[in-house]
Amino acid sequence: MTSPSYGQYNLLLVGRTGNGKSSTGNSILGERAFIPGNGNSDDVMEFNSALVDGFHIQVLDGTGTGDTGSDAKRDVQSLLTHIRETLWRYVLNVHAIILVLKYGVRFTKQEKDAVELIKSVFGKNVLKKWGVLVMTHGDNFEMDNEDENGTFEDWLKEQIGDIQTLITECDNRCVLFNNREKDEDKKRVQRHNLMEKVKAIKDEPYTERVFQEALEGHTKILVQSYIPRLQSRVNEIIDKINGQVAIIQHRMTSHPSDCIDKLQKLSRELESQKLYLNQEDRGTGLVKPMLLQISVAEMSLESSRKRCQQLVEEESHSTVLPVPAAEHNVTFRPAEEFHATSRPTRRSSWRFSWSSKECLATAGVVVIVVSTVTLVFASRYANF
Ligand SMILES: Nc1nc2c(ncn2[C@@H]2O[C@H](COP(=O)(O)OP(=O)(O)OP(=O)(O)O)[C@@H](O)[C@H]2O)c(=O)[nH]1
Ligand SMILES: [Mg+2]
Repeated sequence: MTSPSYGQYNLLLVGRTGNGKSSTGNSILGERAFIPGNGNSDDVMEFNSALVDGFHIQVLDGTGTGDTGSDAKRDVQSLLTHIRETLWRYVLNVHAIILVLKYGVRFTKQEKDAVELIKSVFGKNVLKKWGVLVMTHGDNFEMDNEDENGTFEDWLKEQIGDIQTLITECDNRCVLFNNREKDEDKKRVQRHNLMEKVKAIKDEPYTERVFQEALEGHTKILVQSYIPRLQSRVNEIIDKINGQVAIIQHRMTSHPSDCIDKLQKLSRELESQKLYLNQEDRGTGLVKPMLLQISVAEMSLESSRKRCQQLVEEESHSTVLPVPAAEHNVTFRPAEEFHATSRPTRRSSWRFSWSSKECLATAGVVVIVVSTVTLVFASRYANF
């Protein structure tokens, strides 16, 4: 007799490394599909499916989140890459996100950080809408409550603080799992309890679209986390450039051509910084103030370059010194009219020229002198 089919369920297991994700995956599928204690946290997301109690169940054994908060950024990066590359390539939708916690272990800051990380990767409402808590090490619970006959539901009600907030966030979808259970009936009961909670989820399955929406918000968080590093790098570069511009301005009048080369080199450095910042921005617009700082530095470089250019031009014009113009009746022809290449001497550069009035006056004087001399000689000869 074949089991009746109650539909297909894709379940994604998430949680801190070592909390029992792989073991829970095996308990759900009723077979040893994943290898527990294998620590697949680095870069493997495994998929296994089985027909269990009438359900087609596919379990995705997700990557574990790191142990320390300081690893959070690296974890986010690798998780995002991994999910994008594997999960959505094979799975179109996820019906429940199973957050695996360990019973009997205090809900520490690291545990809380891991939950926050999961929410920042999958979206802040992910547990509220699709989350189911699985508390592993149910065998420890049984031992703790052997005498008192307390139920897991009672235990849940007694919880306070962060763990209670988490249970409420998951809309009380929380089950206990003993992954070391040998009794088949008990195994079936815990699977049944889990599937009841999964079926209680009202929202449409979690898809890549929801993941992408979460990603947009998350990119901003990621970029924000390294903005201080980028800012100090930009400040360092701008300080260095300002220092070099001050030196260049000092040498500008004596070596303007050299200074142009140096300023152009600094401009290229700023240009490559702009490219780098735009790349790091990832479309968030968070690096804009730094780009503005660079633009101001670029403007200052450009104005220094223009000043140098001006000095170079002035220098090329002043290689031949002009000689002052002559006064009165002596006119001066510029030296370059005589010698385009060689420096003219003062002698060769001077020429005399008389005006017509001056010529007439001189001619008049000559006529008068000649007439006077003629008259003197004539009167002498007459007397003789
Ligand atoms: N006693 C007991 N041990 C358990 C239970 N669940 C898991 N374990 C043990 O806890 C250890 C870690 O379990 P895993 O299933 O490998 O944990 P994981 O979350 O997959 O770990 P990573 O893949 O490294 O992230 C293994 O030694 C399991 O045998 C449980 O319910 N009871
Ligand atoms: Mg594992």
